[in-house]
Amino acid sequence: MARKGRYERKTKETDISVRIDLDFADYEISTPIPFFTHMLETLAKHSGIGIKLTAKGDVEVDEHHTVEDTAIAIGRALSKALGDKKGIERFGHAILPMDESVAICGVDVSGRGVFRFEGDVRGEIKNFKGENFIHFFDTLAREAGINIYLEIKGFNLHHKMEVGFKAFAVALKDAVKVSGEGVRSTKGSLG
Ligand SMILES: [Mn+2]
Repeated sequence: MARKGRYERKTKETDISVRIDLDFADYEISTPIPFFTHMLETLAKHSGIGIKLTAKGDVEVDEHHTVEDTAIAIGRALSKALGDKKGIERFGHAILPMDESVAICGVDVSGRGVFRFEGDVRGEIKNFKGENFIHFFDTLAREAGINIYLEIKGFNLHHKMEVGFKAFAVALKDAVKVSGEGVRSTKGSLG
């Protein structure tokens, strides 16, 4: 069965459309926030997950709505693509360096969605704020039903955010991989 999911969300603040394909790595991403686009391309590239995304939003008010609604849309499309989660590896982790920065990430595709963050991403790159970096992962975790632990150390804010996305991507790649037949839980279900 195809592991695909799509989600469309249109409000007075944003207009988001996303298609996820867990088994066909191909991406095309458009958002009005260039650094956010760069981060989502990084996520697609290093997770091997196909992401087709078009996001429009009222960034003249604040980038917050667009980042939040994009995370909701990706999270819900990802959850649909994962389906009953039969046969997936479930857990994934990564420790990745990028120049002077390092990120540690662990994910559990449990059906729950807790995000725990350790690090300092205060500041902003162009109009992408560190607080929206945290808000993206928090929203994505909840909507996708994936527990995400992310720890980042470093100095350069661009490196810190980028290596955070890379570590999450590499951890997620392993976690969504099909490696067996049953559901990997003593409960017999993930969700
Ligand atoms: Mn970069």
